Amino acid sequence: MQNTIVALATPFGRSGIAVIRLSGDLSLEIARRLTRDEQFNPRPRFANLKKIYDLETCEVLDETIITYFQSPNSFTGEDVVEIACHGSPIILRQIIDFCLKLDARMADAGEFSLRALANGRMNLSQAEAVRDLIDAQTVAAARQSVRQLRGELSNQLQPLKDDLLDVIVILESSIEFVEDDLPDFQTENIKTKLRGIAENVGKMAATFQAGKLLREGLTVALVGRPNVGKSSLFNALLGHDRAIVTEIAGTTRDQLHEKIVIGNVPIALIDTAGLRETSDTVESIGVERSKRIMADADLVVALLDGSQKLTAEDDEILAQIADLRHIIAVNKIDLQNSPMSLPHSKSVKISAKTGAGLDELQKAIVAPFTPQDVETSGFLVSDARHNDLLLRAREEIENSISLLEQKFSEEIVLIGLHNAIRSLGQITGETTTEDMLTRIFSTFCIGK
Ligand SMILES: Nc1nc2c(ncn2[C@@H]2O[C@H](COP(=O)(O)OP(=O)(O)OP(=O)(O)O)[C@@H](O)[C@H]2O)c(=O)[nH]1
Ligand SMILES: [Mg+2]
Repeated sequence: MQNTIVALATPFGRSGIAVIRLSGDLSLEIARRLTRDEQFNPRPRFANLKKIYDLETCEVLDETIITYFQSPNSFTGEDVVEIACHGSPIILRQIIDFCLKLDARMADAGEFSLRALANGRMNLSQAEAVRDLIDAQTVAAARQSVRQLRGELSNQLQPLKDDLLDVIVILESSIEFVEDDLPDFQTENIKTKLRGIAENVGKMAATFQAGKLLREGLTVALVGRPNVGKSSLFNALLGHDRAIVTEIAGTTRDQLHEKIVIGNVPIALIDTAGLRETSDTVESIGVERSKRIMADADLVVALLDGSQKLTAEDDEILAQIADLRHIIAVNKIDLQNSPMSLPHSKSVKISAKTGAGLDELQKAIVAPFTPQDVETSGFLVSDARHNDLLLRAREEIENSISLLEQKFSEEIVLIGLHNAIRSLGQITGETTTEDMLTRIFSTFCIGK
């Protein structure tokens, strides 16, 4: 018998309602003990208003709504009880403690989903979709997770796996039953089929760049010498006054991080301390940090002050970012006396003050990361694990094609095809090892 597990399914903290979830054979018995109602025989999937009592003092702890999901018709496939109580951290802790006393144990990270997987309620890629849906930072990313949850990834993979299996069966049976080599026309057929599969697997993997972008987004650092308007731009992109802006050079000392969304892409935007030689201890630490952030960012937006001539400091910054992925933004174009001749053709002219050019800048920020050839309204592979396995499968298939061309025996060709189908199977979890599952589910949070 599996242990009965318990966890808070909603975030810890004060809230109107919080849900504690139990899963396992003891769930209903624990609910009976908590409610001091041995006759409690709830109709599955119906709400029951029940008082929960302190196990020791018999005082009423809370008035709750209890819902029972009878195995196998539950999220995990086991008996599940959900207790919706008031979101008081004190009460929540007490109820969970009582569940533990009644022989439930705390759920591990992702354990509810793992049980759902073990009981065939969903496949691995669907369980991962639950995690990604909860973690989604944008509407577009959430939509993609829901598509995966509804089985789109598995549905796209199934015909490819079926085709691959067909080829494997032909080759296997030719080893068993055909005395001589396969006739040429059949080898040609097999090659064509394999090429088609490899191409489709490759097409799925090609959506990963866009999928990863939607899911993980980009880190974008605003850099430049003091007073060019980094914090002003930071605030303008954010839409509110987050950073302090003054006419004093060296205003920003520490980095500020905020999240924004540009064209469905979640962006971690960082305002940095202006880069310059300085004897001020605090400022110089800030400058050092700015340099580190620049190196780590996916994209650096280097700001210049368009109302002034380029300075030696600007030149130095431009040299520093030359090898990094960057955009140059010339700020303060609202000022009449704009003497700056643009240093580079690929700069964007903006005014953080009036908002001029900000649309263009936003487009320029995401453009280098958005692949042109991917139809983003389709299903996107967004998990590095899936992408890895797709690429591995394609490579194995391509290898097998080349072995076929070199007229290697069926046994040799088959090795790669078996590897390929195993890789595709690992995406949905059909061919997954125990420690792989442990690794994947450790990325879930408790209560999922
Ligand atoms: N006219 C005009 N003034 C601007 C513009 N952007 C920023 N400023 C002004 O430039 C000055 C410096 O702006 P900040 O945003 O603090 O500059 P910063 O790059 O963050 O400066 P440090 O934090 O010191 O590195 C302030 O007085 C802003 O009002 C702009 O587009 N047009
Ligand atoms: Mg600043």
